[in-house]
Amino acid sequence: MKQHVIVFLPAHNEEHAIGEVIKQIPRHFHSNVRVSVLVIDDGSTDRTVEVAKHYGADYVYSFTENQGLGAAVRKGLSHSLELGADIGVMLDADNEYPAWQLPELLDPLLRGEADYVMGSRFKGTIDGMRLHRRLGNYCFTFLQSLLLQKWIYDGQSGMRVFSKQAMEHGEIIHDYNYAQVLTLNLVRKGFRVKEVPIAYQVRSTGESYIKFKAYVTSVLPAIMKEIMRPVEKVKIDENAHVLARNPIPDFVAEKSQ
Ligand SMILES: Nc1nc2c(ncn2[C@@H]2O[C@H](COP(=O)(O)OP(=O)(O)OP(=O)(O)O)[C@@H](O)[C@H]2O)c(=O)[nH]1
Ligand SMILES: [Mg+2]
Repeated sequence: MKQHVIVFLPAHNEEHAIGEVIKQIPRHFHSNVRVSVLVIDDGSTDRTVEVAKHYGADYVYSFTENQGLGAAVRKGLSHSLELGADIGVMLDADNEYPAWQLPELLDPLLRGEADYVMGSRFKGTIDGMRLHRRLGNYCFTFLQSLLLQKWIYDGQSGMRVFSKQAMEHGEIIHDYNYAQVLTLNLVRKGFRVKEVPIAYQVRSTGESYIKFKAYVTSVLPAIMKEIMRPVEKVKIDENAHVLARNPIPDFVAEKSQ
């Protein structure tokens, strides 16, 4: 069965980075996988949309006003479904994440081994992350591990893959961010999570979205709210995206395009 993968990029004023990201997204690495690119423009005031289209974005959804990363990812999930995605991929538009590793991240879904895959920087390689950011990542990831009673390495990754059911059922309860609350929501609903090592390189253009104070004052209460509220387990179709259980001969990562 052919799988339509939609890679969506939440983007706010990323005119200097988004072109390179789109260029590096592998499109043709398996005959039964079709890849499209969707940009969720979070009220950008620069040339983000123009550049994205120039570099081959298939779809663009624009918020007229800036809404926040949580809202942008929520829209990415729902709009990918509306566009007919079987599998959704969230990828930051700031060119910090290795778009070329997309096949490796899809692999667990295509083998029926996971429903939600996170690219893990701490299992892979990290270039240029400052110490305070690193410590912040450790703390928030440790908190998630405690709450989930499941060991994870990188709870704040900007590169993730979702099964169709994960896209349908994943809830993001605040507009500011999605990273922790979405994982807590999906895992509590019974979705199988897997981390795949990725190579990460800190951004060289644009501005970081994460501000320490805003992060602590909005993310921590949202984590508590998410973990306290009841969620229903989902009956998961574990083979929804299976291409093959055995190694796939033509499933070769395009390391560069
Ligand atoms: N700055 C900003 N970025 C947003 C917003 N909405 C969506 N984004 C996108 O969210 C993604 C992640 O933003 P980053 O600034 O890289 O945040 P981060 O990766 O958590 O922080 P860094 O580790 O410093 O990069 C990027 O693709 C942004 O373009 C917003 O309102 N402001
Ligand atoms: Mg980033």
